Amino acid sequence: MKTRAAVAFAAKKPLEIVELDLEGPKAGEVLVEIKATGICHTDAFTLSGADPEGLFPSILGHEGAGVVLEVGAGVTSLKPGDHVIPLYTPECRECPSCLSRKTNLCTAIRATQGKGLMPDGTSRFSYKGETIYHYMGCSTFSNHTVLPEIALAKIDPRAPFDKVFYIGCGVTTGVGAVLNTAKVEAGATAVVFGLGGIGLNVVQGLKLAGADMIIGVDINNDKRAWGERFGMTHFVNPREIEGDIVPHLVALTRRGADQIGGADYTFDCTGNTTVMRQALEASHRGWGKSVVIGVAGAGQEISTRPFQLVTGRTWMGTAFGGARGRTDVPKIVDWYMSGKLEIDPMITHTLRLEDINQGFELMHHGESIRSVVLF
Ligand code: NAD
Ligand code: AHE
Ligand code: ZN
Repeated sequence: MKTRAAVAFAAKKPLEIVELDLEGPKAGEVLVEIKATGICHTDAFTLSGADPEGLFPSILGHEGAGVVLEVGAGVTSLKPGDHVIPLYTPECRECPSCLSRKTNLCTAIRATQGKGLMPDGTSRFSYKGETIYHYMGCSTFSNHTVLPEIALAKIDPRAPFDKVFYIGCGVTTGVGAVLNTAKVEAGATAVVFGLGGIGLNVVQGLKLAGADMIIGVDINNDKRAWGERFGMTHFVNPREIEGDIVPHLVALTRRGADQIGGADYTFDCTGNTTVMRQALEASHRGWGKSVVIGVAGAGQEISTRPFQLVTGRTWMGTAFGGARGRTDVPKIVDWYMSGKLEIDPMITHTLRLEDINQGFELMHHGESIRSVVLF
C-alpha cells in the first residue's frame, strides 16, 4: 500500500513528507494506522546524528497511538479495530530477560530493531525502490506502519489518541522511573534535573508516590511554573545560584538529626553527562539512588569519584521507565482515564504532519513540553 510519512533522509536535515510504499504484515506482524504521534527529544537526538544506532534514510517517531488495520498469520492477541500503542521496548514474555522478572529489556527482537529492520531482517518501507529503515521498531512518523505483535499494547478503545500517544514514551518513562526503577517511598526527598517532557512526568510520578520534597532543576526559568503545576515544591536554576549546584542541593535537602543532606532520589532528564554526575553527587550518602534517564551522544562517558559509590550511593538507569509494555501500558492508560495521571496540559502544541519540523524547533527552543502530530 501507499502511505504518507515524514522521512529522515539524512542527519541534521529537516524531515521530508513523502508518499512511500509499505508492504503488508508478514507472519507475527501487524499493520497499524497511526492516529497521533509525539515528538520526543530522542527523535531529535537521532536526527542530530549523535545516535550510534541512527540510520538514514529512516522514519523516526516512537511515541504514538493508532488502530490495527490488518494482522499477519499467527497473530492471536490483536485483531483489526483494536486500539494500540507501539512499544519500542517489546514484551515477548518468553526470552530470558522477560522470564527473569528482573528487567523490562526484552531481547526477542532487539538485534534487528537496532538495525532498523523487522525481525526477519527486512524493511517494510521503501521509497522509489530504495529501502527506508524502521526506527526503534515503531516509525510513528508514518501514517501507517508495521510492527511485531509483541511490540503493541492493546488499550481501552475509549482513550483519546491525541493524549494517550504520550504513554508510548514520555509518561511511562517518567512515571515508571519513579515507581518501577527507583521505587520511591512516601515522604522521600527528590531532585529532578531537566523539566521537559520526561522530567515533568518524573515530577508527576513523585507526587503520586507521596514524595515530600520535589526539587526541580532547569536552566530555563519558564519551567518553574510547569514543575509547580505537577507537584514540584522547590525550583533551582543552576545559572542563578552562587557556586556549585551540588552543595546547593545538599544544603537544601539537609533535614533530620544527621544534617548530612542529599536527596533520597535524583533523576537526570537532560542527557548531559555533567548533569548526570551532579545528580549522583547530590544524592544522600549511604542510600541515595540516582537514576539516569537522559540519553547521551556517541562517545560520551560519565565519571565520578568511586568514593561516591563506596559511601553508599547507587547509580542506576532506566529505559521506558522499567515498564513491561504489553502489561503496564494498558494500566497506565487506565490511570489516565480514571484521572490518576494528568496528560492534557503537557501537550502544548498540535501539528499537522506537514508541520512536523516546527515541532523539533519548538523543542529546541524550550517552547513546548510535548508537540503532537495528528494524521
Ligand atoms: P526536553 O527537551 O523536553 O527537556 C529537556 C529539559 O532539560 C529542558 O527543560 C531543558 O531546559 C533542560 N536542561 C537542558 N540542559 C540542562 C542543564 N544543564 N541543567 C538543567 N536542565 C537542563 O527533552 P525530553 O523529551 O524531556 O527528554 C529528556 C531526555 O530523556 C533526553 O535525553 C531524551 O533522549 C531522554 N529520554 C530517555 C528515555 C529513556 O527511556 N531512558 C525515554 C525518553 C527520553
Ligand atoms: N540508540 C542509542 C540509545 C538510545 C536509548 O538509550 N534509547 C532508550 C529509549 S529513549 C526513548 O526516548 C532505550 O530504550 N534504550 C534501551 C535500548 O535497548 O535501546 C545508543 O546509544 O545506541
Ligand atoms: Zn522517547
